[in-house]
Amino acid sequence: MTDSYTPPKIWTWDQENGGKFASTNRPIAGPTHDKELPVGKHPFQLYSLATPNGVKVNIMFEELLAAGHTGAEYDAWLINIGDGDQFGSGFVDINPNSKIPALMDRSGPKPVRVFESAAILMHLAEKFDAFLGPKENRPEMLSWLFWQMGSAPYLGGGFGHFYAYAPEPMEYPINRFAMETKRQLDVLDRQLANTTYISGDDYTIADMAIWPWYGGLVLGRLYDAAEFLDVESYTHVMRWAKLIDARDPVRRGRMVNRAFGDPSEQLRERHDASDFDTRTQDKIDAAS
Ligand SMILES: N[C@@H](CCC(=O)N[C@@H](CS)C(=O)NCC(=O)O)C(=O)O
Repeated sequence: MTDSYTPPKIWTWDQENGGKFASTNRPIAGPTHDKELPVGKHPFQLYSLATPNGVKVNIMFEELLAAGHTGAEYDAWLINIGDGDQFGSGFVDINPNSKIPALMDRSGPKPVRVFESAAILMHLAEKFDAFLGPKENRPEMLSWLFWQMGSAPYLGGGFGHFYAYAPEPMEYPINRFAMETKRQLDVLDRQLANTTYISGDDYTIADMAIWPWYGGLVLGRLYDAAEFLDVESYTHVMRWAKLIDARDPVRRGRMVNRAFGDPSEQLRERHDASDFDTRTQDKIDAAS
């Protein structure tokens, strides 16, 4: 390495430090502007974007509805993190951490907020008693669910950031996080050599949490890094990724709150099951 850096005594915020999300990253919490959140007619109001963390919850809602839980109807509102919507006062009220996904559950006598994707998945799974797997396997399922919460930041905030978003490629952090990402893929691969789904024979919220990140990565949808990480060598992860990718609720979940990519796969807001047929962005663009 040629450039060396001596940290100052006290860190200060250099607003011009570059990188893809430099305009929204900041070292302070709290709202930057007043903005109420819209509220639709359904019991659940989801405020999100179709990043891997957002897709987890979209998949859960679509799976619940496909399994016949009609009480899981939801309105999904777009929070564009590139535009700073996560710092609006209404959003910060329901997630003080200013990150998607965030949920208002209005199905009970008093609306309750839920933030953090695993908390939302658990809340919905317990509410509908669905996708938890058998009771005796609950510790295993929870272990994988929380494995995801601790591991994915190394993939996203570590590897993805330095490989795809940093202002320039830097060998040390790319090496460090590529190594850790490959180690994590190997963890999953060894587990999936023995199980159909991540925690056993049942498809659960642990699969819904892990798939958008690690499934997306091996299917070549994240950071353009499939070749670099030699994802094809994780054959069991690949088998599992394709198995889940083939589910209809997963296909729909990937479309919800999507504001990038092919317009026919973008359903920027979802308020009704029919929206998948009538309100994708290609159709909205053609009509206007
Ligand atoms: N641990 C959180 C992570 C959520 C998260 O990092 N969301 C990102 C998008 S994938 C976000 O909203 N970023 C906006 C920001 O950091 O300002 C969860 O699982 O819900």
